[in-house]
Amino acid sequence: MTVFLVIIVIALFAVTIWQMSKIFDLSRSSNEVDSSQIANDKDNKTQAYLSVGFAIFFYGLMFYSFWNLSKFYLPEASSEHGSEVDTLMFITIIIIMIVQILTQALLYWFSYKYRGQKGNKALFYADNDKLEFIWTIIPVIVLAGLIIYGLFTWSDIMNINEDDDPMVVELYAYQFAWRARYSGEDNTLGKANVRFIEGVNQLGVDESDPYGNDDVITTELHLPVGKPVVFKFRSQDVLHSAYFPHFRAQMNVVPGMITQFGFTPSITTEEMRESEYMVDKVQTINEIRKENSIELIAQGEVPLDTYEFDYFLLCNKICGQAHYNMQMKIIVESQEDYDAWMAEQNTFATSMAPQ
Ligand SMILES: [Cu+2]
Repeated sequence: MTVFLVIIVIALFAVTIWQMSKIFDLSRSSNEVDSSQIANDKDNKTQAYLSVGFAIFFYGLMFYSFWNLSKFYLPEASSEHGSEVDTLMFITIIIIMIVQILTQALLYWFSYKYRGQKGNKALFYADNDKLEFIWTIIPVIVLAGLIIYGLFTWSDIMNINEDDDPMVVELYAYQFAWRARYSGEDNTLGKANVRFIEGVNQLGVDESDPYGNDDVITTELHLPVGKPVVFKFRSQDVLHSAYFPHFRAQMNVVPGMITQFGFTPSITTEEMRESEYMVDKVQTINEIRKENSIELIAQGEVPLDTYEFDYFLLCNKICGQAHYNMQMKIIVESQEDYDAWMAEQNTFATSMAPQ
């Protein structure tokens, strides 16, 4: 890689020297100049066509990518607020698309239409108040609209309605994994501090705080469908970021402070697995895995497992060596399944009791 870079740098340096020598040639007195070096009408026309060709190629590529890669979009949001985020995103993209297609089309059209031609002279045009007013006021209105709409959506999502009685869950991040701490019957988390971390007390829960006794610490995040949850994020070491792509949620996890984000999961893991989108996707992944397994078996290695969809909580801050693998499985299920799972878990008090 380094060798490749060095070669590129040397090549670019050589091109620079060559171009500079051409400029020095051109800047000599006019009767010495080789006129083949000066662009004539034919050259200008070629350049103009090339530039329009470039624009068409680039836009073709863009639309092709949108169409052909759309299968990599995330599926329908699995949380109640998710569709609001998607709508905001969609409207923003539409506006950006309209503006960029208009301005780029004008840019390339003008560079074609007003290409250099012998005898053509540029028009001196100082200013036009009306034009300036138009191209200032339109962006102002559109941007203000977008920002206000975005702010309303934001406060809608971020304001947690306490009347809904959301379930309180702590998400604890450390290099390089997650733990979930459920607040138990009392729906109140016991106090915690990194100073209390010792032995099995991995999360540093304060043993003297009675609220902590019924807390339940798990390595998987189970959530009952349709039940509002508020996550309290805590980090043991460095900045992490809790990223729930399917639920359209993300929040920084900052050492020394508690951040929060609440949402209501709306599609169970099982329902998502059965959706048309996911059936297709999983089938494609498993076909690829099957093909790769043939090669692996031929080399005497273990074949790949069949893939099954699961929601995941990921870390979205590059927090160290194993950041890429910092994830926790999320299972959205019915209230009954959730209760059954919860009944099998140990509370903090039992896990701390002497064996
Ligand atoms: Cu991380």
